[in-house]
Amino acid sequence: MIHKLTSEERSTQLAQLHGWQAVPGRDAIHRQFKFADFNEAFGFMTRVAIKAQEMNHHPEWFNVYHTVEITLSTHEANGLTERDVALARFIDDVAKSMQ
Ligand code: HBI
Repeated sequence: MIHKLTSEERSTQLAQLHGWQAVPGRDAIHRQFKFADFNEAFGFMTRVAIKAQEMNHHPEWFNVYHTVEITLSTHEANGLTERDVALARFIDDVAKSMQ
């Protein structure tokens, strides 16, 4: 079983990410992204999907037109783990490269 982040680990890790917020009532993190249009949003999602498949760690996400909302949590740990932080870091880098 993968190690769930302690509250101390979680605050240290969250401070190094961009715009990710704890989800109320759940051990998960969330961030919303806005792009120029649907094409940009879906391009972003495609890059994240390829990485997620490589990592075997998958986002919960929601897309309408140019908005993408992502929630990360590790289901098998029922909480936040280093896998979520690693994927969030990758996602932040992709979003930044598209600005
Ligand atoms: N994605 N977010 C997330 N959390 C998991 O626990 C997870 C996953 N993708 C694949 C996966 N686990 C598999 O290891 C198991 O469902 C077999």
